[in-house]
Amino acid sequence: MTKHFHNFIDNQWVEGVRTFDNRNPADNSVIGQVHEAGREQVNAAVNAARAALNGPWGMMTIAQRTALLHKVADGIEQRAEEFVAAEVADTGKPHSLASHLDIPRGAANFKVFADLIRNVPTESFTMDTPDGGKAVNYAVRNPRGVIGVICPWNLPLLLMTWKVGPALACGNTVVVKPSEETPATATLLGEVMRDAGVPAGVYNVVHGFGEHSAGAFLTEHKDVDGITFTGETGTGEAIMQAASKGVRPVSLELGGKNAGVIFADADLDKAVAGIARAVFENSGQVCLGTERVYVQRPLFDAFVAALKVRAEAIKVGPPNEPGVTMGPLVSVGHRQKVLSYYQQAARDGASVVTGGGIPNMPAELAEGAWVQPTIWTGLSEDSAVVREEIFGPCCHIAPFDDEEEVVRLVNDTPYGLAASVWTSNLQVAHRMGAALDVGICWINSWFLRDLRTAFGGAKQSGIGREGGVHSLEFYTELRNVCIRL
Ligand code: NAD
Ligand code: 6OD
Repeated sequence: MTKHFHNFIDNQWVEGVRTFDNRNPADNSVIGQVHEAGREQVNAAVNAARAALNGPWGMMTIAQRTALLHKVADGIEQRAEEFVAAEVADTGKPHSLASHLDIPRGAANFKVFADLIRNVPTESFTMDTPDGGKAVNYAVRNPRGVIGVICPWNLPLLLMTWKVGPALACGNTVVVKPSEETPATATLLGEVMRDAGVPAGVYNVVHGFGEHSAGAFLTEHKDVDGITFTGETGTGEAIMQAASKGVRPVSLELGGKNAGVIFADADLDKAVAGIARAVFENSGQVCLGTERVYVQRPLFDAFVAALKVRAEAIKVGPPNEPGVTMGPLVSVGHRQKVLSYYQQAARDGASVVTGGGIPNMPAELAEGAWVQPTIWTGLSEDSAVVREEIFGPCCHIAPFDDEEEVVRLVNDTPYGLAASVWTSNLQVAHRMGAALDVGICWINSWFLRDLRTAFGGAKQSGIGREGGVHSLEFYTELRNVCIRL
């Protein structure tokens, strides 16, 4: 039976103006039909979200609201296997990855922000007035209102709840537009929300594409009070433009061309293991992933050889096969983009250390979005392969001689999301932390997450920070009340 992914509006399943195919990237088979929302459905979702602000949701105490969010987290955990199966079918990622990363983080994102909002203080200042009296100022945090949430496909539930968790904890209502590639877990979350008792209209999902579709209809909607977006930098520009109508705030988590830096004093085994994760995890489809690796010259040959061994040990295969550590890319369309960079690397004269093409897969998987884990050396820094975000399981490795040089190389990009630095010298570590123009700098680690910390990108990698109290900057409107005593 064909699976249908409906829009979820005001706690009801709603058909779209048409349907489009949802495909399994492992074999490109059609696994469901997605109901594309037109303007009418998007309007209905925004209206429901607006009405819910003034209904039971808006009347709840913080204790009631946060208890409900804990129930949502429990609901995800109770149905974890269904969420894992849905994420795996949409993305092709290994079952082990979805069950250890995506789905547990989906639940944690609700708990962390529910607990945070119960405990966060607001400021208060007492001041002297010109007439010798006193006044007291205190801040009040109000929900911003209806939040439009636009999501990518690489970590669908994790990245969506990273926004929906704090948005709801702060008392907002949301209309979510998941990626057209990965509609399943956002839809399933509708069931969990409803079963947990979240009032109608608080969590809405509209499916579809970007331009001339649900994404644009949502971001252009004048009754959406703020837009939070994760995705490509170019899409972020379009969304910012849409948000300028009505002067609505945006929170943007965008692309990157992240560097890994390995100093000669680093622990080689740990650095290789860490960079292998940073390059190949989730088939390289992690915004924080490393696509440029700089290795200090004395360690260069040993590092390249060791990373090659790691890459060649990756077991590429279907998500549910035991031992598989890398699945396909998210779609055949995305594979075309990644392979175009593999071809560009060849044209630009790269030495292919390993990979560079399509793996041999059994006949039943031959139509899937497979690519080989790939490592290059020998490219110049102005090659598109070294400058542009590929979002695939690949990296270029170049040697460097000293700290000053590597800081210049790392920072020579319009992006500024993350870096992963490997050294045993604490002074070097602190200097790199200060010198690299990125939002997140990991030292001797990668993607080690404390959800209380600021997360976001510098330069064209984004605007704003999410995580911990930083999320409140976007999801609440701070008001100052000044009382003459
Ligand atoms: P994308 O920008 O193509 O699409 C993201 C979402 O935006 C999708 O839901 C899409 O339908 C929607 N969209 C597209 N055009 C739109 C428009 N004009 N108006 C409204 N919505 C529109 O990104 P993607 O391919 O899904 O994801 C990969 C990209 O996301 C990479 O660049 C990656 O670096 C980035 N990313 C960044 C972070 C971060 O935290 N900085 C996290 C994950 C992914
Ligand atoms: O861990 C997170 O909170 C987060 N936003 C991760 C983003 C990964 C990008 O692909």
